[in-house]
Amino acid sequence: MSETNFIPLTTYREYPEGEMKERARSFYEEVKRRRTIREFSDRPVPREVIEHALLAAGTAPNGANIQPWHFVVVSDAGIKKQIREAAEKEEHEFYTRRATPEWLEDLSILGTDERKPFLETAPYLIAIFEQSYRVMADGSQRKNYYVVESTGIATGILITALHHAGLATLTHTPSPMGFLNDILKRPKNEKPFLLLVVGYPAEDASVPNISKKGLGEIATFL
Ligand code: IYR
Repeated sequence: MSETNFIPLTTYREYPEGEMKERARSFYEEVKRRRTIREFSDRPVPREVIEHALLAAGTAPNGANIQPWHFVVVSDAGIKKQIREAAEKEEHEFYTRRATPEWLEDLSILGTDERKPFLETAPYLIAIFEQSYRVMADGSQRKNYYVVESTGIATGILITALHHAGLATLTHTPSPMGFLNDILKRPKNEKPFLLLVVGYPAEDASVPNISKKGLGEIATFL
C-alpha cells in the first residue's frame, strides 16, 4: 500500500490581472495558427525537440497518476515504410468499403484519400499507445482509469508543444491500427491511440480553407 505524501505547492504562479488577460489572448493567437498538414518536408528535426515535447505530454493530468500511455518515436526509414504499407492497406479498405457514404461526404472538405506518403516523408512518426491495464509484479492484471481521457489530454499537450516549438503535425488514425502493436512490438495491454506525424511542412504545403466555430457556438456561460 502506498501512503499519501504531501509537499507545499511551490510551482504555481499568479499573474496580475492585466498580464493574465494578455497571456490568455496571446496564447490563443499562438495556438490558432496551428494547422494540421498532410504535406511534409523530409528535413530532419532535432531529436531534443521531440524529447522535450514528450516530456511536456508526460505532465498531463491523468487517472490516479498511473500515466497510462506510451510513445514510440519512429525515425527509422524501414519501420516507417512498414507502417505506411500497413496503414495504406487499412485505408484502402476504409475508403472503398468501410466508410459510409455520409462519412466520405463529411471528409470531402479535407481532400484525404488512401495514399499516405507522409508516413515515409516526415522525419518522425510518434505512435501513441494507451495502456488499458497494468501487469503487476505477481503477473496479475490491474485496470487503469480514464485511459482515453488521460491519453487524449497528453496527446493534446504533445501537439501543442510541437506547434509551440515550430513543428507541424498530423493526427492520423488509420482504423483499425492493431498493426502498430506488431510492427512496433508493443505488449497486449497497449492499444494504439493515434499516430502523430511530425515535421516541417513541405515548401508548397496547402491546407483546406476551413474555420473553427466561434465562442458562442462552442461554449455556454450560465
Ligand atoms: N483515417 C482516414 C480517414 C479520416 C477520417 C477522419 I474523421 C479525418 O478527420 C481524416 C481522415 C484517413 O486518415 O485518411
